[in-house]
Amino acid sequence: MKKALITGITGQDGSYLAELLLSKDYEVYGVRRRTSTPNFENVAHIQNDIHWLSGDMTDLASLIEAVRQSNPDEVYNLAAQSFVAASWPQPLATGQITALSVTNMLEAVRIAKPEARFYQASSSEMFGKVLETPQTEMTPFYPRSPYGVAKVYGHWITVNYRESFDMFACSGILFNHESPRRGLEFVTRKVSDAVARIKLGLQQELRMGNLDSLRDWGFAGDYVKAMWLMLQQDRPDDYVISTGEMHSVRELLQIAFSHVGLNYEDYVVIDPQFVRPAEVDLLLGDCAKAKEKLGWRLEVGFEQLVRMMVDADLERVKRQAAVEASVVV
Ligand code: NDP
Ligand code: GDR
Repeated sequence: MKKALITGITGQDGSYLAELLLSKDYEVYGVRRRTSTPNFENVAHIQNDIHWLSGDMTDLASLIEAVRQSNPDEVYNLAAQSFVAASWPQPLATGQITALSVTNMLEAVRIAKPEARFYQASSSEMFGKVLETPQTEMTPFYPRSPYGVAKVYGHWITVNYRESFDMFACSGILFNHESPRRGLEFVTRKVSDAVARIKLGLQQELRMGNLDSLRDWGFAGDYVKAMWLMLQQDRPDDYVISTGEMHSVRELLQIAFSHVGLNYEDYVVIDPQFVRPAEVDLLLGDCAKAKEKLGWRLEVGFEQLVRMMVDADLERVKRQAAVEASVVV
């Protein structure tokens, strides 16, 4: 039985990856940090199948202990301050958690289990300002946010540990991927949640930022398969994972609202507080290398993804409203 250690297991990707590894009969260990109110929403259904370890990405000793206790064959480093907009008001915390903590995790592996295979969650935000499209593993980086800068550090330190210490360390340059488990502040989930609330009469408007930005959006369930595939190869390497299709935030709004028979223009208000100090205008990935070398394929397309998220939020908001109504009665 193989053993895997996942950081960021309570997040969107961590929960899908844990499901995938459990379905492949892995023993799954998850690092979680102490919070005043535990948040297990994404992993509630598999909570008892996971071996829980306590640790914080900024605390090397706790990560060494997590590697010692789990003795993993594979380590998936997914934990991060992952919300780009929060990285301007919190640049130092973002640097500590999203950049330097990658070195913490690499050190923990180097010290406690150097032969373990290591996956780093790199990001298309590293490309930032458009230097070429579509973007490949060879496209230069020009990050546009403290988050993007931190991810560039995490990417290069992973490459450096591979080259310096001969570690099996891979970096997946993943473009945006979404699901009903996406955090509520990210644009796709913010929209699907608002559409559900507006349809059910619980919200009147939706305040948004830049509707013209273009993203390459895929389904998180497809993307975690690529993470696993990277660690099953003969040699460690870096791969772009994307759909190769680009859509605007405006298109996202059109599809989501029209799915419930509404017109987004009747509800959306532009609010400068959601416009970023520096924007990544467009992201479009070319994942030819992953298709050829990993045999990776995506299954869920953009419109299907948006409809899946709106349907899931309609169900969830209805359930919540019913619970609240029964409490009032
Ligand atoms: P989420 O924001 O959903 O999850 C982040 C996870 O990191 C949570 O489990 C969170 O725990 C954990 N975490 C944050 N800070 C710490 C800390 N100090 N110590 C321990 N754990 C911590 O992110 P996603 O699942 O969407 O993304 C996973 C990774 O992939 C991230 O590194 C992200 O930057 C990267 N990425 C994501 C993409 C996407 O489109 N989703 C695209 C490219 C890269 P808690 O629950 O306690 O907050
Ligand atoms: P992103 O995702 O910054 O690409 O990072 P997000 O969904 O936050 O933004 C996507 C685009 O939508 C525009 N936008 C808005 N975004 C939010 N959140 N809220 C709004 O109201 C709004 N209005 C317009 C943004 O300006 C942006 O252009 C995600 C994260 O998961 C990162 O961790 C990951 O590395 C990258 O994807 C790839």
